Amino acid sequence: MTIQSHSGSLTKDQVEFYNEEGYLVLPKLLTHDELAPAREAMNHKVNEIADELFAAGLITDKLEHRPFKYRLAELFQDLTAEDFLKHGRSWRDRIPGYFHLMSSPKILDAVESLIGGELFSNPVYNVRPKIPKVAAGAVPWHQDKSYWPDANSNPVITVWIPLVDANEINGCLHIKPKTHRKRLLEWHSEQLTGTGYTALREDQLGKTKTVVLPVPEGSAILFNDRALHMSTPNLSDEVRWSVDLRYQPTDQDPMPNHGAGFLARSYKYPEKVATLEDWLAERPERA
Ligand SMILES: O=C(O)CCC(=O)C(=O)O
Repeated sequence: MTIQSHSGSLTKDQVEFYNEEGYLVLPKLLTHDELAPAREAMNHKVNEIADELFAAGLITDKLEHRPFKYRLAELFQDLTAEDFLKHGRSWRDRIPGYFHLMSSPKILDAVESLIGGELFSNPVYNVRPKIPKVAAGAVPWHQDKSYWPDANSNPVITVWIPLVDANEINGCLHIKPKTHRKRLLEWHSEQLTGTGYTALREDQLGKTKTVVLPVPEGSAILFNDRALHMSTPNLSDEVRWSVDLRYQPTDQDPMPNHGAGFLARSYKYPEKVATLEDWLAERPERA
């Protein structure tokens, strides 16, 4: 589905690229400082995990002074993948810093260029603490729509943002351009890592060349929920921190079975745009 829009922050060329290729990279869209609230939310969770590991006798040092980029990896360096996966391969906590990020005007301005200014933040957002040596950090080839096959929501746009530089060593995103026009392919549930990721077989990937997308911290990679994409394992000694956020027009299925999304921007009903308090209370609109 191609929607033409002349509002928002993207240039005509960027909108055309997105519509043609099914993805768009916005290098360094957000600054290190603008990512601070999200980083703080992640640190909050890492503190909780360190407390639990310490209380369980699994670690003797909570590594409070280690940098954000390394601490979670080092907390688990002598533990097993199972120990890590008890805390989830990705996180969806309601911590204020995430709402701050999902409401970022820079993100909303970019998405507005693609689907207009009535924007709903889809309930499916993930914080990905991809640590080394945990196979489940690598995500097999898939289409995001395989996670909501019955939802009558189109388009859903993923905005993927790393909180560290993402590269081929720590497992950046890979995408197959122009695959966004494909129908939803039959997927299977990945068994190797026990995570239940939806996955496609090699023979379903077609001949389209893969584009590898290393990007610096704060960049945004926007793609459509039918675009084929994956990410490789983390072979570094750092955490490949990222978030994937999702947006759709307000007249689409809000997918309540995935949780409560929220009205992120509206020119028609600005008074209904959700506040932090609404989001924390799982209200999609302002009370
Ligand atoms: O962050 C990753 O490694 C994979 C992200 C992904 O597959 C997605 O956002 O749909």
